[in-house]
Amino acid sequence: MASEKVVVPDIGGSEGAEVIELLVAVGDEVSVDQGLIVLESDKASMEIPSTAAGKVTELFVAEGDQLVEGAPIAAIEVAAEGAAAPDSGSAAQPAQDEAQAADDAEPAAAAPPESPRPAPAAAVDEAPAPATDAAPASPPAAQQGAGEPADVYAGPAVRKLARELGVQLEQVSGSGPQGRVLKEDLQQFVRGALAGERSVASGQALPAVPEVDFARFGEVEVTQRSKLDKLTAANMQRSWLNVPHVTQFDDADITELEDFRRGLKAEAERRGTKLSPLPFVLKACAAALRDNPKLNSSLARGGEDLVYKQYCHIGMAVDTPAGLMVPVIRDVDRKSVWEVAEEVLTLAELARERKLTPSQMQGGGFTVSSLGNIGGSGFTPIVNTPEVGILGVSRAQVRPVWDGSAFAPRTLLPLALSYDHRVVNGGDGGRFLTRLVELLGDIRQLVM
Ligand code: CAO
Repeated sequence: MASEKVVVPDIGGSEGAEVIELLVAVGDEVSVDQGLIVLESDKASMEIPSTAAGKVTELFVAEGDQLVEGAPIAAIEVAAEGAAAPDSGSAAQPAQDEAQAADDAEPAAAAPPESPRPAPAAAVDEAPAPATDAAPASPPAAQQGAGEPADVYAGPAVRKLARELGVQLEQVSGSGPQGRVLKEDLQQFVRGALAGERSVASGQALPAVPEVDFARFGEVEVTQRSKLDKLTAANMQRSWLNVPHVTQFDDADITELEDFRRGLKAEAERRGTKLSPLPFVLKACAAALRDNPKLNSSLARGGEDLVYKQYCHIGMAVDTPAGLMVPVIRDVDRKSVWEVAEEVLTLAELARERKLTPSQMQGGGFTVSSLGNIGGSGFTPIVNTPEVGILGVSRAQVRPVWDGSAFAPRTLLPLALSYDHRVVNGGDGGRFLTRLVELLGDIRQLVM
């Protein structure tokens, strides 16, 4: 049996191109013109077809390799005499396979199913990208089928799969290099569509943000994001896209609260705990939620129902080296300030050690995100859906406040309440925040 080496044909440029996808593995049977690898240059992505039919016995390339014309790609053990000839009409693979292979990379649906594809040198880069020098960082267009968008960046195999699934590629966000749409992106999109997250045929895709090659402007370091970071990002984006956010601001005068808290320092030490302003904020939220139950509700049945929670479980954002975590303190309304303080410490420590159990992060009806220890005078938190409200707490500061006859130094705690405007109206949000400010300004009311 003869062995034939497939090499990179003329790909129209001397700079070479990067291998971005291997379409076959050693041991695979391939037919003439079947794609072996996908190359990507500055101008286009292109599938390099096999010039022989048979078994792949060796692959000389790996993803990321830079190839130029003449570089070896694979060794093919030619299956049968005559099988390698594209025009012999007796290729080892069934005609239908060939038709599919042709369909993979044929830019126009002109070729009849029986027609073998043109010779490799002509088959590559049949649809050169309309990339211009003015926008070198924009993703280049790949080969495309008739009626397919030219500005979507995807390889022939992905385009074919998209056609089969009836997915309009411009609706899919690409996670590959330079925003290239990968097979996994397509699969994820379809999964999302099946879960009712978006309609495949709705045509309401978000325009993808083009990838920029930052290394062109200076030295960069690329790191792999943690799973937690990516999960948080997905949750944030889901909330941001689904929830019409409104944020209201106010300052709570916590001068007396701070005096009281400082007076409890010795008692806190005796109990072996710490008492920051946060447990008071959590207790005040519980009372304000009781008075404004809409802030402790969630939409259900696609917005048909509103679920009012009869319990008061509050999530607390914790900044950890691994990323953001939100453990939930249960029944805040039924616990003392000391008990809440103890849980803040325990859950924050568990979060930082990545020892939280899933149940410790579930069931929240409202969230508090406190950046008080970090700093800043205000921020707009993103609602932790399906909750409808979140309170952002910033650093307390002593400021002059006019008391009617003079300026007095008061400790003010900046608060920002973000809410889902599908559920919470400005009036509801305003009443909740005003009540919270009242409670924190006079914590004696917390025992009422
Ligand atoms: N204003 C001024 N000082 C504050 C304050 C505020 N709003 N909040 C806390 N402090 C002080 C505390 O009193 C403490 O000082 P003392 O020891 O002198 O009393 C100090 O800051 C440190 O507090 P802490 O962080 O240890 O405790 P905490 O109860 O305030 O917060 C926790 C606990 C887990 C919420 C916090 O450590 C944390 O991780 N915060 C970040 C949350 C976050 O990332 N949110 C953003 C989410 S969106 O990306």
